[in-house]
Amino acid sequence: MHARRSLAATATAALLLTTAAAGTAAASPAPDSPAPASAEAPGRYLVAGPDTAEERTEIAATGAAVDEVNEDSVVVTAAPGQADAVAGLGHEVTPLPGPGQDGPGALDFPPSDSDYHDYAELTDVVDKTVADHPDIAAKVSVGSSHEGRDLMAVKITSDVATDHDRPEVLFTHSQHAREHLTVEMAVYLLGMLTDDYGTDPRVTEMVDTREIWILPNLNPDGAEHDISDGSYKSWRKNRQPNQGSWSVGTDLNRNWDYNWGCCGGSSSSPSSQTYRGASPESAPEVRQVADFVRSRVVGGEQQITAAIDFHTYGELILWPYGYTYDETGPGMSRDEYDTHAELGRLMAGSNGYTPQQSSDLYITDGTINDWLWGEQRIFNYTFEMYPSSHWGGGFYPGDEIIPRETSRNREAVLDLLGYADCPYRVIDKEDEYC
Ligand code: NO5
Ligand code: CA
Ligand code: ZN
Repeated sequence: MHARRSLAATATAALLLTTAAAGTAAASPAPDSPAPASAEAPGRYLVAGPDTAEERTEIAATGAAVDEVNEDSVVVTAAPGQADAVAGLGHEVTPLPGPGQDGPGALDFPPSDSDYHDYAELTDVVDKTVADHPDIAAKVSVGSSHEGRDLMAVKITSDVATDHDRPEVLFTHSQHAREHLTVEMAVYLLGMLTDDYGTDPRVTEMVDTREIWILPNLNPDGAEHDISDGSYKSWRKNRQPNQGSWSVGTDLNRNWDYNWGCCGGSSSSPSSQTYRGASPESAPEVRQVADFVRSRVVGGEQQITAAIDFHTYGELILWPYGYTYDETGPGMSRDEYDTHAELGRLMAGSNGYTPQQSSDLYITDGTINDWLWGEQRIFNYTFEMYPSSHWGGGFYPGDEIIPRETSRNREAVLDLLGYADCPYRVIDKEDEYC
């Protein structure tokens, strides 16, 4: 059916919500109000019609998250009211089947997806990696999540105990809770950069000449919540409560302190999938990772020169800016844009992703991508991993694809590391800039 949701269904949901809210004490008045009732749980919808970035930006402005972009349709995660609003824009909105279930009571990935690492298993991988390779890998903490989980980082370089004068490269993973494949990408990189050191010449050279930072999970609370009861929840945000609202969570990738909330690429409403938070860096995860990145400014110079932030899904390589459709402007010269684009295309040549400016999808603001460039001048990319569309499993592809879809990015990562000493080399302007 091509259901615009009926008014009756919406009214029922609202009634349930009022009841739940009334039953839970006189605390926090809730202007946007959704209490944690399952009737308001977000669903996934196919939206037929939109075929421009402007139309997609309009859809995102309803508070729905645009999860997939096709030629003349998108897939969104939306609360019922947001799905109504999208339909109100004149598009055809069809519910998609939800992610798989494994019955109640589970506290881990379902058995059929057991190769995915939950937070405890990820911690074991990190601890074992540094224990097995103490000369080249060290575990560092950059802080802790809202619920108190350690925000782990692994530094990889030869003679790891010393702060060398080597180009530093940053890999961040799992800002969005349900994008679990990105944690597997971190696990792959940890293995590649340690196990292949001394045997693979490219890996060996990069570990000897770069200082590599891997932050395998920026949103551990959200990721654990997403798998907490045996049926995937399609959770995106962190798990920080919001004052005056029943809605939980901030979209970490709208909370960074560059042009925060500037341009209609995020929402001020806590019930939105793309809620930007009360202020820039209001999410503890964002503030502490940003502090870590700022701590890499040594003698006035940012040591990190290149970065990838891993997401799913879409098979895309995105570069800044996301806040504007323009390629160049204040803070982005033609050469800077061309360097991003050329290196992006080069990496796409090995993994087969589609390379493009982030705003070709839809406008975003307050992203790590824009902040790393706009504030820190770090050449950087958002990778949207497998699959290319919801037919491939959306946010929840089966665990059998993990080896293929993580190793798929091996060359791209090695290329980024290779150019980290002078990204401008990719446009033959090494002499001018480096
Ligand atoms: C990202 C990118 C467009 C930066 C985002 O689907 S995603 O949420 N992973 N896409 O909107 O933050
Ligand atoms: Ca250094
Ligand atoms: Zn994401």
